[in-house]
Amino acid sequence: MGRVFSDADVEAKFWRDGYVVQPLLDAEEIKGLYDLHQSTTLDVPTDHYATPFSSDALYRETIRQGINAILLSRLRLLMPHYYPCLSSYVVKRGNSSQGGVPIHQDYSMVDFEQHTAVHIWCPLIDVDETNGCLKAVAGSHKFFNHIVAVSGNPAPYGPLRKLLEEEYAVPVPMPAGSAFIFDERLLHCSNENHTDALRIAVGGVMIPEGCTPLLYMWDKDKPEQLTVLEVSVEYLTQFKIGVLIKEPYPQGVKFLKTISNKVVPLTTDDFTSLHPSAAKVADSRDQCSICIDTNIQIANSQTRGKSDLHGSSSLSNKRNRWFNYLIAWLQR
Ligand SMILES: O=C(O)CCC(=O)C(=O)O
Repeated sequence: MGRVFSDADVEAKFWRDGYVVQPLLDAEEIKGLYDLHQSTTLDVPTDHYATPFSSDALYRETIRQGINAILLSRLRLLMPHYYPCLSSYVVKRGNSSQGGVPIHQDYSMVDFEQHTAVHIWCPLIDVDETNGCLKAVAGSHKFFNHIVAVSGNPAPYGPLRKLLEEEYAVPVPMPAGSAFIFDERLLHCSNENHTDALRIAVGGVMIPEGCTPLLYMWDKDKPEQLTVLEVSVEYLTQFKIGVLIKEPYPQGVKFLKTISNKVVPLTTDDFTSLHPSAAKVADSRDQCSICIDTNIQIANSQTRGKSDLHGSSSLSNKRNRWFNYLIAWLQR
């Protein structure tokens, strides 16, 4: 896996927690991005709205170019070998009631056995729990080999969403112009905006130079497989979230392969070491955490059998929990 950040401390924190918060923009750049949003986006049609929800490819392309013109030089300093493949606004209306974003991982845009896709969320106003700052489960990026398809596929933590949002996700307040930079596998969410002001953030996806973006497709009629498509950056201003891309593939889309997709539901036990109360032992967690057996791991280990693999995951998790409690107790 290649290095992401120019700064070694930032790199270490990113791998440990799955995210870092970095100062990114000055006041003039924040204003430039705010003005671009206001001049292009005449209407925010829903309480939570992101540029890729729009079916207007020209609007999406204008925003991509406008954001990159302001953001790119800043991002290059942080991540010299990465380039942006998607740039958008993510907006939450003031006094929202349908603006909460349930806990999720972002769409998978690389083969994460080979590369790391880095997502960026950069608010243009100060954010905290009153206006819908992000909430994140530190370390969760390492727990999931789950691939997220843009056509929508079941997640192994689906039934646990509420518990994870309420007990595991920790708010990350940030000043305007900071960037929350995260591994696309990180579990994150946000609550309603209880203030009057529109909460505008810039969102983006950076991938390594030389790497082509991927989109994964899941078809409910063939639930045990995922189709992997290579797509152009231009096509990412056209795809529709939640819609299956089928043959004949449009321009900018190339079929790569199909892979196995067997999702084994996770239990609350599986998450114990990610609970904020276990944060004290983050370092030991780094050494002994398991990767939960979804998608690729299952595909690679079918000879071992699904229930055996899951059983051993739960067992080692119980051992981890014991170990974590012991270390926490010793560190009191
Ligand atoms: O803007 C928000 O409140 C949430 C954004 C988010 O979760 C995302 O873009 O993946």
